[in-house]
Amino acid sequence: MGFKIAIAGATGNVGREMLNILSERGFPVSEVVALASSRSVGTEVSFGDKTLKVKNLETYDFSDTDLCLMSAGGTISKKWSPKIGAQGCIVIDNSSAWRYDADVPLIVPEVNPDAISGYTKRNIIANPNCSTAQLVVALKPLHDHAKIKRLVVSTYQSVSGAGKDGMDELFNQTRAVFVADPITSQKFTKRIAFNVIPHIDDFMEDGYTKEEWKVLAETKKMLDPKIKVTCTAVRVPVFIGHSESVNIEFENEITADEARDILRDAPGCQVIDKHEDGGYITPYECAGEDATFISRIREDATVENGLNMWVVSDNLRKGAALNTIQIAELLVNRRLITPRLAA
Ligand code: 11C
Repeated sequence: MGFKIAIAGATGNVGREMLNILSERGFPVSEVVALASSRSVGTEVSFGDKTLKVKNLETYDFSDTDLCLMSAGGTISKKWSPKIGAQGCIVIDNSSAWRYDADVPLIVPEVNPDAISGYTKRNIIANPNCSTAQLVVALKPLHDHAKIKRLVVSTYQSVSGAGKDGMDELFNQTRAVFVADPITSQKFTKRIAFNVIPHIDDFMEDGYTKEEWKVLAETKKMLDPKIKVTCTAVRVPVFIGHSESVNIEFENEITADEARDILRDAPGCQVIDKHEDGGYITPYECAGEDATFISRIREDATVENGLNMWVVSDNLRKGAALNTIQIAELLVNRRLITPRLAA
């Protein structure tokens, strides 16, 4: 017996990836329902070798649905997730709407799986921001070994983090450069083709952006509230794959060799770290992969117990859809959910 699953936001980048990953990993489903706003009703999306017709999220009855994987943005999630949860359907939400709510667990299964039991308060579980998900997968095993004191994170984030419109804008601007057409920017605040933009999400009062604040708040919530975190988030002209330069200061001694060995054995991590041309990962190579890749691990001699490393992952997979499905698998493996239709 499988689970009845709804994907809300099924026509977006992440919604489509959720459908792919559910099918690829053979998640036990009895039925999969694709949902979106009324504008997309009737659109067709693929689930394995099946084609699903998108239904209207606003009129869908969740009373016999077990799980709703929500990737429809924060405003829609704020409005609908509590209503869906109240119908007994567990929501795993990919937006920032619930991540910082004390009654909603924020989960990366490799990092804080035990926190999942807190979902019963609202029937909502939050999925972290893509840049935090890959970061904490790489940090958790090092924190367990040598206790992290402070982090300086600089991100190089692909345009797919800004959705299909972001990808279209990079494509269209790149083409326009080659054919000498005028360049227009709608999604990003400046031209993204052959450029980088040190601004993701809204500015906050202290001069940081919301994206930078999310890395800080989510790392503290999932890993350890005592860790000091500072971040600069930058958009780069890459379609898929977020990269991060991470400077770490530890409480206890740890060498680059030790860190490499620890990360080689850590769940969700893959170390590619040869000191030679091309002996490291780039975002182009991580697209379509599940792992968080770690390269360029080296000691930072400017502080006591410091390391630098380069962390890359597919932002649509580990940063969003894959982590969501792994949370669903965690619910099933811990027997926190049983199919309602079987009851
Ligand atoms: C980006 N990280 O690359 C963002 C996308 O809070 O879930 C995901 C935003 C979020 O633009």
